[in-house]
Amino acid sequence: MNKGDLAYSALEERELPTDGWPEVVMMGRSNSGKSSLLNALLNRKTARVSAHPGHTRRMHFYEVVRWYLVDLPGFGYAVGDLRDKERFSRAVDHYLMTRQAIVGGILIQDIRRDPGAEELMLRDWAQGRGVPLLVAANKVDKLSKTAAGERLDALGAQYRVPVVLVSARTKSGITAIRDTLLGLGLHGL
Ligand SMILES: Nc1nc2c(ncn2[C@@H]2O[C@H](COP(=O)(O)OP(=O)(O)OP(=O)(O)O)[C@@H](O)[C@H]2O)c(=O)[nH]1
Ligand SMILES: [Mg+2]
Repeated sequence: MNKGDLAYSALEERELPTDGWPEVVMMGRSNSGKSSLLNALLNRKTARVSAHPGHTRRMHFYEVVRWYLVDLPGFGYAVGDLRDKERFSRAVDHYLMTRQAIVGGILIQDIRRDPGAEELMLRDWAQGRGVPLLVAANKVDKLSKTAAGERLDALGAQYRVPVVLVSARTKSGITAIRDTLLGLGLHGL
């Protein structure tokens, strides 16, 4: 296995890795740029970036160095069969509530939007479980510097957890995420 390889694609509990390696979850609304940011962090086009959001139905575990970055299905956009949608959101909820290997979370948020109920629930989930959470306000390339600064203040006030401005496209701000992960003892990005 090489760094950035897809190691597991899981939905049910029995499909999850059993090696006990730490897991950092990439969460957020469909189209916020989870997969793009994961690729930027790994410096490799490994996760699928969708022109049509809402198609990721499984949890994808990408190997780093004895730990995983986990690309979760996005919420708010799922297309297709309602029963499928219920099945994967139930599986993801179960994973988030019970998984002991989760050591950190990155909540990806389009910088131009305010957090919705789902984002705030994920923030509360992280605080409830004691999982360190970083909000990545993505697509900063879409805004002027002044506007980006204003959004940083607004999002910081709404989330009340650390927020960093990033662009998966230009890779600005990616170092701040790497540094945060290094601070958790997660090397290799
Ligand atoms: N301008 C700009 N576009 C971005 C950036 N990051 C992602 N995008 C675009 O946003 C769209 C969605 O990106 P994805 O990475 O597929 O988003 P996702 O959150 O993984 O979406 P789902 O898998 O559906 O949950 C794509 O068209 C990307 O090219 C960014 O930093 N800047
Ligand atoms: Mg994706």
